[in-house]
Amino acid sequence: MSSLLERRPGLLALVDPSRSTPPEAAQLARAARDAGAAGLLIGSSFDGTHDTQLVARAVRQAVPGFPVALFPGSAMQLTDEVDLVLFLSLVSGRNAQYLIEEHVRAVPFLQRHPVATLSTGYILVDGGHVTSVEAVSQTRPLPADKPELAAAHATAAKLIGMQAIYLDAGSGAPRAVGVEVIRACRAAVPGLPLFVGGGIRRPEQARTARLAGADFVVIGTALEEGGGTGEALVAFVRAVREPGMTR
Ligand code: 1GP
Repeated sequence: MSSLLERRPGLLALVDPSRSTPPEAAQLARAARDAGAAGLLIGSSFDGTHDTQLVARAVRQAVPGFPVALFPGSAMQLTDEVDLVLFLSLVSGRNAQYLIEEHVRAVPFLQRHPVATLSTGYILVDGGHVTSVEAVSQTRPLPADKPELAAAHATAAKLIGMQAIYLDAGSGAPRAVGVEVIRACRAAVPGLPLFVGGGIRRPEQARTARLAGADFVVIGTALEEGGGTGEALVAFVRAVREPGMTR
């Protein structure tokens, strides 16, 4: 499928177009590529088309050939300046807009601009505070201490035919998705790419998520808060790619 999926396991750097300018995004993309990250995600839970398009274009020009995927908050953010669109269904919620409506709205764009899509069951897990995703989508996250509930959602997404699962505690969450939840979902959908993100601020947390079964560990806030330097990124990459090593 996409070259991104062939690069698992790996670290994904998330660029939020509402928080990074195109030049900042380009710089981060170069740092992520040089550190050995698997690729880049671009997206925001609250942002329109314009900034996303500009950031995606800047990233493409900065790191040609480096896998870039869109992690859209809505159909408004669609751009074809990416290799892959995570076609997200917010399956932990019961808001039809994020289960099917945004997807229908995406069709005219995707017909005009054929870009690869990956049908992804997006599961929001309680990360200890109200995140933008929760506020914007008007859905409640799943409880953090009910791994069987998260696993049932992952299984249902797979039975529906979804091709990947994304477990998210939400950007800036004080508490990342827990080991038991990741393990339960990994066991529920053994063959599917499993993305885990939200609240991962230290390499040790990235390692823990990987050891629990994450194929891709996503970091966003940690990069914006100073973890975007080469050395810090290399530590995150190593934690995911060589989780058995503690240094
Ligand atoms: C949010 O999973 C991403 O959707 C990344 O979260 O910004 O907390 O790293 P952070």
